[in-house]
Amino acid sequence: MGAKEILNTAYKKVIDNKRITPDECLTLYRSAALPELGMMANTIRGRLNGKYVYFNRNVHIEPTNVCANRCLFCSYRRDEHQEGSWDLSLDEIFAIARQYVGSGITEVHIVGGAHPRRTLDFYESMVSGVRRILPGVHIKAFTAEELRRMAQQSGLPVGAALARLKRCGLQSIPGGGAEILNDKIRARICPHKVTAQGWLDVHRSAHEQGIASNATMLYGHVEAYEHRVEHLLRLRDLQDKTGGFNAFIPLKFRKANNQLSALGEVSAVEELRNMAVCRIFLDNIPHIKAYWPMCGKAVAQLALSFGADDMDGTIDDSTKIYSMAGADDKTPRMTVSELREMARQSRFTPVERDSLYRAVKQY
Ligand code: V47
Repeated sequence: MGAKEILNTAYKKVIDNKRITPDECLTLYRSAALPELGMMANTIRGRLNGKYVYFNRNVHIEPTNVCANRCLFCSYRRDEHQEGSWDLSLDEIFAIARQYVGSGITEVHIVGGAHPRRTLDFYESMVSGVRRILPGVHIKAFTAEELRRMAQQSGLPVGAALARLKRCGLQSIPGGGAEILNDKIRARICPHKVTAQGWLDVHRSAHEQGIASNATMLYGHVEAYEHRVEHLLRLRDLQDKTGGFNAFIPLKFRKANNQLSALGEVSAVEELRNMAVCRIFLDNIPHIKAYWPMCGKAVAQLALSFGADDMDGTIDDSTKIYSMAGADDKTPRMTVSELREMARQSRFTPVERDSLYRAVKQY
């Protein structure tokens, strides 16, 4: 079959609410134009999420950028005591949390470097302390890589570490560290990080314990379209088994201040094409996030018409992972009225959600 017939088949499947194959996904990546992809992605987006655009009121806490790994795309990591490093104590973390008492936030997102020395008890104290300070606020914390390392440093299986963190108040885990779920690509961009299967195993274990999670894909660097398809397929397969992923977050590689800078960045058109293909292929992950601190507010708003239904949140603090990698916004922060206005301008209905996508307020 030629590309045109494959595209027609894929289009018909989308209309008939059927799943597309990995080969069809590859043809979409290679040959489909942006408007065609937009129409298909919008059909699925409408079926899953109607006219709604979700956001939440959240805050990011980044305890440290000290990291044992040396991922080539990372602009953020430092060695311990190196200039530009930070490594917050529990008291400093709790002081940040205290600033948000009574602020109306519903989620705290805690993520940082995979620290070379810290053991699980430090993270248990962190989660318990934040839970005490912000009792009604959802705690989403630690990527699969951070979890793997803290468990390893405490001589525990990751599943046991997750169970202990859950007892302290951990409710979900973010989607970071997935990069591209192919070990040959990982050897080139993040050689020390958890393997592709290891990442999936951490998320499977979380789902089995009733801890929901997200999944990311870092794209636009050394990978080929085939690798993106493999990544999406591995996520779709796991989701078929567990149903534990809430949202998928494509992250375009940003080039500033890292060892892959020479690769440059993909265009906004490619960002929107990718967003749409992901929405079309991942028919079993309910939400797709346009993560505005990374892609910028303009692309995030456009992405709402290419399959995305979620704009993450107000963020409201110092997430540095993206600004250090060259994202436009140096201090990412949006007000609720800005988020609402972005949805309305695109003719969608904004909904403030909690971390599990239950409506808190519809506007
Ligand atoms: O895993 C690092 C990415 C991720 C660069 O679950 C980069 O709600 C682009 O996972 N260019 C961490 N991307 C962030 C993350 C996340 C973000 C927002 C929401 C959620 C969620 C999770 O940031 C890393 C890596 O893939 N990243 N450096 C870079 N130069």
